[in-house]
Order: sequence, then C-alpha cells, then structure tokens
Amino acid sequence: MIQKGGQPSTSYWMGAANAKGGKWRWVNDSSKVQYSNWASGQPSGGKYHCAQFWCKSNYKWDDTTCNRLGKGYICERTQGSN
Ligand SMILES: [Ca+2]
Repeated sequence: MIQKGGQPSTSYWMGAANAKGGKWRWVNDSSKVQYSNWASGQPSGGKYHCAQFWCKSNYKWDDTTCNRLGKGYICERTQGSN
C-alpha cells in the first residue's frame, strides 16, 4: 500500500519518537510502542529520535533525525470512519 501510494524513494514517519533517548512512544497519546519491525542494525540511536518506514529497507523501521521527516507521514483513523 505504501509503495503504491508514494514514490519508491519516499520514507514515511510513523508517528513514533523517543524523546531524549527514552522509550519509543506514539506521539498522539504517548503510549509505549509495543510492536517493532526495525531494520537490521536499527535503531542506531544517538541523535536519531523519530522512527520512519524506511524505503531503503523495504519499509522496515529506522530511527532518523526528526527534521528529516518532511517527505511523508502516515495517518491513523478509526476503522469504518470516512
Ligand atoms: Ca537509524
């Protein structure tokens, strides 16, 4: 779905971040990220605090700098809503 919806070279922020290197949390309600699908060697940590669906790793997860997230993002909606 992601590959059909965007350019193959586009990565997407998924709405998860780890402020100050703490636990990964969803930014909408600050709940902990329970499931993960990190790419090999990820998360690389350090200055990278936002998680993306990484196009270079077949959309497995990668942590990256939050200011590089202008390419795309994912929205959540309740099933059955318009
Ligand atoms: Ca990374």
